[in-house]
Amino acid sequence: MERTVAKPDRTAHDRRMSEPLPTRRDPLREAFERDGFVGPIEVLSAAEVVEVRDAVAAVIADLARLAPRLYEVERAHAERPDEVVCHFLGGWLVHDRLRRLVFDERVVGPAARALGVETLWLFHDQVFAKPPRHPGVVPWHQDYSYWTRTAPAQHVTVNLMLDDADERSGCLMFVPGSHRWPLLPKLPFDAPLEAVRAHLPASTVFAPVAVPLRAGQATLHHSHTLHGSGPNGSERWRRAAVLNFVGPDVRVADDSAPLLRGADLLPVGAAVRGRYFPQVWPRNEPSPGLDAERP
Ligand SMILES: O=C(O)CCC(=O)C(=O)O
Repeated sequence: MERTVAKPDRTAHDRRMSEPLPTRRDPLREAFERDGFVGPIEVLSAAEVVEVRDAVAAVIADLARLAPRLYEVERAHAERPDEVVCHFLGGWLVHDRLRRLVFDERVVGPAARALGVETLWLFHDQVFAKPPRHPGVVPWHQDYSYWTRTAPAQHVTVNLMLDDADERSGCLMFVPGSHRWPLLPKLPFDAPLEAVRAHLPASTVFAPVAVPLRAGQATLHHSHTLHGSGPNGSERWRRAAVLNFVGPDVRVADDSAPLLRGADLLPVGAAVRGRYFPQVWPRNEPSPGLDAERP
């Protein structure tokens, strides 16, 4: 008797093969894409917090002397330190502990995951420091409003708290979903907290959430996410080390001056890379210091 051989169901097989492979879900990336920010994530141990806090305190104590070697010290703070938050860029250039922080895989790993990229480069670092009982605020803003000399907006920010921060001490606040809003105007650093609200499109809903953190924890946010922080009404410091990274597609969009004061001038169209913009992911060793070469 002739045996019948079951024919494979080629149609179903072909259909299965043409479907995209199931991708592994990453809750961190999903939260980042949905809300425009994610956290808290655990980054530093208590002992490491003390090290980084000491490094920040040392730079602040010597800020006037170090200022020419940093990228920037907020001028309004230098002029009115009792009113305006202490804010500077480029601490990694002048302090080894801050340099090691920008390469720390507990910082850059989640940053790369949030952005959904395989490779990541340092853009710059920052410090925001509010002494006890200080009236200074960080007005609501979108980071990319300061970064339009680079494009596209494939940037991510890690805000690492160095002190316990709650609403009383001026923890960070975010507007969920605002990473899908258009770019809002860039306002001065010493503007009132709410200044940007006069510029919100009618369709937007301003419904912020505060994100209290313990020292050593961090949040990550998208470069269009509206965020800000209020005054420090507490008896303790409220300091944050902030790390800003760029993905592989980011290019220079304006070469009228270096992207950061004293950094190498990169031509329009160049990738944001080089000794001032080192690769940090996949994990990389801290690059040698550039401090000696700065004026
Ligand atoms: O720490 C703050 O209050 C502001 C920080 C900030 O603007 C940022 O992380 O991008």
